[in-house]
Amino acid sequence: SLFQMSVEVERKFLCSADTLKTLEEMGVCAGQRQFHDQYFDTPKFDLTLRDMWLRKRKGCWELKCPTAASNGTTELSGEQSEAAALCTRYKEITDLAEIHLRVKEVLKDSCEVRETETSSSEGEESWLSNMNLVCFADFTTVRRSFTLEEDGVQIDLDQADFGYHVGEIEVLIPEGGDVKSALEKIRNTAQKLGITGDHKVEGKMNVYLKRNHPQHYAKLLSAHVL
Ligand code: V4E
Repeated sequence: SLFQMSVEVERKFLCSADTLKTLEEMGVCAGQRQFHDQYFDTPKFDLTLRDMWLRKRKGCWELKCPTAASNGTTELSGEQSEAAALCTRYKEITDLAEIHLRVKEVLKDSCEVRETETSSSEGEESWLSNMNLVCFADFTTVRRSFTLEEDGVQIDLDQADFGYHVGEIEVLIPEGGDVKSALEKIRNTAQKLGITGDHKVEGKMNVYLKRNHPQHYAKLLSAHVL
């Protein structure tokens, strides 16, 4: 279709003082910004239990959806599989009409969606209530971004207002784009920054849910979403 869709390949890391020093030496700080995120789901968590994350940030909507597990990652070498295991890959949908379609498609099975006139002029608030969507998480992040000479690699250092710090190395590719080379860039960058560890690092949402919605968090763990 005509809407833009990209895939975000991302590795989270815990940023030590050494990593920060290396980053400041080799990267260009592209500035610092602050944003407030609000995440939405049904009271039964129909979206997040399917690993779908509906968010409003700075007035813009975004839906992150899983990519097919094998997309672009068949026939990986040993090293590449190890790199892939440390990364997440999500489709990012920013077109609001497409977001509405995807959400409706998922929620129609839960029988709770009210019959709606989507062309109603009541706007976004009515869409949310028709879809039975409520805000389950909101927090503010201060983000420092760095760009490296490595093509298309961005590094973000996030500080969430509930007291969690996390770094992210990310590469955006078009849907169906070269996942292997994205993983390779992330691996090279991690190596240059001296990032070690062979486990996935928790994101902001993990920590937020653990603290604020422990039962939901437990459900997502058993559904292997987190
Ligand atoms: C995909 C996802 C969530 C939505 C938030 O995504 P994330 O990239 O972690 O947040 P953020 O603020 O960095 O967004 P950006 O600015 O890059 O668009 S919340 C949980 N998940 C799933 C998930 C997972 N299963 N494992 C890890 C390590 N991260 C996220």
